[in-house]
Amino acid sequence: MNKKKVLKSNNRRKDNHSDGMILNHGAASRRDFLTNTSVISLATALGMTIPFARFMPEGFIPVAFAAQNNPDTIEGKEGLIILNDRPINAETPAHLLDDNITPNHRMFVRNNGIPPENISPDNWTLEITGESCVTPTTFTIKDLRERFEEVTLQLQVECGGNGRSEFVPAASGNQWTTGAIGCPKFTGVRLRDVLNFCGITTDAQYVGYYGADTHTSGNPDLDAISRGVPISKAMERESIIAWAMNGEDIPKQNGFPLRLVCAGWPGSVSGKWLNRLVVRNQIHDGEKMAAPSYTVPRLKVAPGSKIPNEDMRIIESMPVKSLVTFPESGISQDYRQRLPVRGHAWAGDDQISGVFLSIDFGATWLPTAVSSAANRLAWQNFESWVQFPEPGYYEIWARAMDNVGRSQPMVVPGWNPRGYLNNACHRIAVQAT
Ligand SMILES: Nc1nc2c(c(=O)[nH]1)N[C@H]1C(S)=C(S)[C@@H](COP(=O)(O)O)O[C@H]1N2
Ligand SMILES: [Mo]
Repeated sequence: MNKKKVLKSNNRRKDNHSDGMILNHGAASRRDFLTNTSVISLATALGMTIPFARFMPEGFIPVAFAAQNNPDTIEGKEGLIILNDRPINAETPAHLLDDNITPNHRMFVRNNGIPPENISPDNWTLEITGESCVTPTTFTIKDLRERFEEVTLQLQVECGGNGRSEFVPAASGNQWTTGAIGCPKFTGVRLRDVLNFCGITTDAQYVGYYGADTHTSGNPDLDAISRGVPISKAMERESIIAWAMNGEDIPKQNGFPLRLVCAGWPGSVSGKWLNRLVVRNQIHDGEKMAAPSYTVPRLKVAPGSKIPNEDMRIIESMPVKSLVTFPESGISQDYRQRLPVRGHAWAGDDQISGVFLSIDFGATWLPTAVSSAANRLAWQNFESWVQFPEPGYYEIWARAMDNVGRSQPMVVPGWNPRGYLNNACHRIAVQAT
C-alpha cells in the first residue's frame, strides 16, 4: 500500500490563538472559515469532497489544515518539534509515538530551567531529608543499586499542559499540541523502599523533589521547579527513583543521571536531575507547587476569567486520553482497501476500558482491540482498521473510556487559566482516493 502524505497544509506552525475549535494546532484562522463555513467551500479548500459532511459539527475546522513540522532538531531527539529553545521544550509528533514502548530519542522534553552540565554519575548523590524524615541520609547511585530491590516498569509521563494549544482564549505557556506524552520503561528503586529505610514520621504529608537544573534567570537562589506528591502517591509500588530509561542511561534532557517517576500525574511531579527529596509535614511549598502553576479551578469557570488562587486545586491524576499513532495525519489511502489504525490510551491512575473510532465525525463509533497494560500506570495499545465508503476527505477520531466510565470529550474541555488537562479526542485527516 502506498500511503503518501498528500494533504496540503500550512507550513508554518506559529501560534494563532484566535482560532475557535481547531482541535489540532493550525495556522489557518478560524475567521476565514466563519465567513466561509459552507461545506462546499471547505471541500474546495481541501480539494476533495467530504462524504460525511452532513455529520460535521458546526464550527469544526478540518484537521487537514493543521500545521506541519519544523526542521530544527535537538541532538538525540531528531524528529521532535521544538516549542521553545530556552528552556528547551520539544514535543513528539503523534506518528513518531507509534512504538508500544517510547524509545529514548522519541521522549518529549519539558524543561523549566537550564539542565546541569558535565555530570558524573559516580559522584551523583541523592539526599533524603525534610522535617518528617527520621534519619536524613545521602545515597550515591551505587548505594541505591546495592541496598534496594531493582524494579523495571513501563510508565507514562504526560505534561499537565499537553494539548494547551487548543484552548480559547489562549493560555500562556508552551503551546503543546498532542506530543507531551511518552511511555518508556524505567529502571530504578521504589521510592517507598528508600523512604522506609530513612524512616518517615506519622505526620508525613508530602514528598517534594529538588533537581540540579538552574533557574533561567541565572539566580542561584531560585529553583527552576520543585514539586512533589502526597505521601500516599509516593508510597505506591510504581513510584520510583530511576537511573535508566529503556535499559540505557536516561537521556541528558530527560534527567540524567537520576529522576523521580510518579506516573499518571502531571509530568511535573516526576523530578529530573534528582538530587534531594524532602519528606514534608505539609503540602510541599517548592517552586511551581502553588497556584496558578499546575492547578485548575475547583469549579467550572467562564473562558477567559480571572480565578483567585484559593479557588484553584492542585492537579493530581491525569484524565483519560488517547492518541492515534498510525496512520500519520494527512496520508492518502485507496478507499477500496482497509486502513489499519492504532495508537495508545491512558487514564492517569486508572485503566482504559475501551477505545472507539469514528470516520463520520462522531455519528457512529466502532470498538477497537485494546491491550492490557504492561503494568499499572503504563499506557494501553489499541488497534483496529477502517474502510471508507467512497473517495473524499475523512477524519479518524479516537475516543477512549476509562474503567470508571469517564470518556474523552469531542471539544476542548473546561477552560482554565494555564491551559492544563485538555483531553479532547485526537483527530487525524485521511484522503481516500
Ligand atoms: N528538575 C526538573 N524536573 C522536571 C522538570 C524540570 O524542568 N526540572 N520538568 C517537569 C515537567 S513540567 C515535566 S512535564 C516532566 C517532563 O519530563 P521529560 O522532559 O523527561 O519528558 O519533567 C518534570 N520534571
Ligand atoms: Mo509539564
